Amino acid sequence: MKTQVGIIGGGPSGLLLSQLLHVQGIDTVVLEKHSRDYVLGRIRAGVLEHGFADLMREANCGARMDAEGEIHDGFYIAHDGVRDRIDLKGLTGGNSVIVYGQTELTRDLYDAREKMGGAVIHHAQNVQPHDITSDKPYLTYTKDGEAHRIDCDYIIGADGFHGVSRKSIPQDKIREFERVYPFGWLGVLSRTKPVSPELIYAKHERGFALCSLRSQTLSRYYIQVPLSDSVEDWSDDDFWAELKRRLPADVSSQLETGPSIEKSIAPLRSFVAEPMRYGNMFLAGDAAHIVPPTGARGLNSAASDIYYLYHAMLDHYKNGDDRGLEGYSQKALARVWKGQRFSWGMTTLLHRFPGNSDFDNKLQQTDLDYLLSSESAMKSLAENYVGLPF
Ligand code: RFL
Ligand code: PHB
Repeated sequence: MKTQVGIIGGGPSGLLLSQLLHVQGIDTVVLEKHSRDYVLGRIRAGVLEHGFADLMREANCGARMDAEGEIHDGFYIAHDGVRDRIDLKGLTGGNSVIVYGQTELTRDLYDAREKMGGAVIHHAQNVQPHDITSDKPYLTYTKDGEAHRIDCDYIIGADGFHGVSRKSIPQDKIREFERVYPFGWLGVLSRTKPVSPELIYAKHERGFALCSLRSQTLSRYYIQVPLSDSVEDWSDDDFWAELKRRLPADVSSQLETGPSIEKSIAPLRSFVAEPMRYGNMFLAGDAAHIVPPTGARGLNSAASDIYYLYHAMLDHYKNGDDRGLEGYSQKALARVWKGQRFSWGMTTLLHRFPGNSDFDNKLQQTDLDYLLSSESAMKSLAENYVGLPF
């Protein structure tokens, strides 16, 4: 088989790029290791920047997001038994975010790919990029015991943090920067009315908590837990009781509880691999960088990679101009690091760090006091949360 752009990974990054390029008449093949249902079963992001939403619209995939997604003009920070609102719209001169689940967005992308007859190959095993530094790179994989080969102009590594593409780059050609946090997030999805119409990020001495949602009948809650905990350690009742302890009384008294329909623990990590290009293979999304979810940046950072790659590919195929491809890594990384800085900052501000001294805790408290008392500081927070320009 032959294609122009061979994409490893059928998560949001790979599917979005494939869809955008196909709309412009550029041929792609997506190789995904798992089934569609498996990919859709992963409950992840919930908050989208407008830049991301614009890309979905450009890919002809924005209709359901625009109809069912919720525009959020602000969120709350809860601390010391009270709540302070971050007025995103007021602080950014009119910007906001969209609450629309990654599951729904990925479903829309799969449906659009199917409608256009796009090639998305599921259950692709042992995917391997070859001759990456030549001008004739190719991919091999097996499916149902049969070996396949795809010749391409370019390879896109959009196969997430554990994928094969980053690992195919020789170690002396890539540098990795990493911070692992000493805790994770236990997340619960429940068919209950959300406790608040806007998200609540809660700092508490027992640990961080987050009240989020997918719709007015579907809630998503998280609590910070030690890395040694496993999902089996947490019954639904234990989860709700602990969440209530970490929220202000006027919030916890309103919390509607119910059976969990999904429960999982995600470790928190900051990670960047540089550069994001090796030969004719380009990394995008979680394959190249991971953030702790506190600032809701992960999927949004993936979207900016896709934006830069999409435009670079258009310039290459339509105008014979390779400057976008040459500059991709540098341009993408500049924005990626700003997302890293923000996510690290939000995580540091709101979590309980086991090794912290009393002095560290006082400074953390003072950081929050300062933030909530300074319009300039809140403006900076809001500007980053709604997403820096691409
Ligand atoms: P994905 O989603 O991991 O998709 C990669 C795909 O590649 C496949 N794959 C392979 N395919 C073929 N061959 C191989 N060898 C392969 N290896 C892997 C995988 O099966 C998978 O389908 O990466 P992508 O597309 O770059 O998307 C990134 C996002 O998923 C991620 O950044 C966000 O979910 C992060 N995130 C959030 N981001 C936000 O912007 N806003 C949020 O509110 C937000 N909340 C979150 C989050 C992530 C979380 N977790 C669980 C880490 C909340 C949580 C709890
Ligand atoms: C979510 O709804 O899953 C979510 C929202 C905001 C975050 C992280 C996760 O910062």
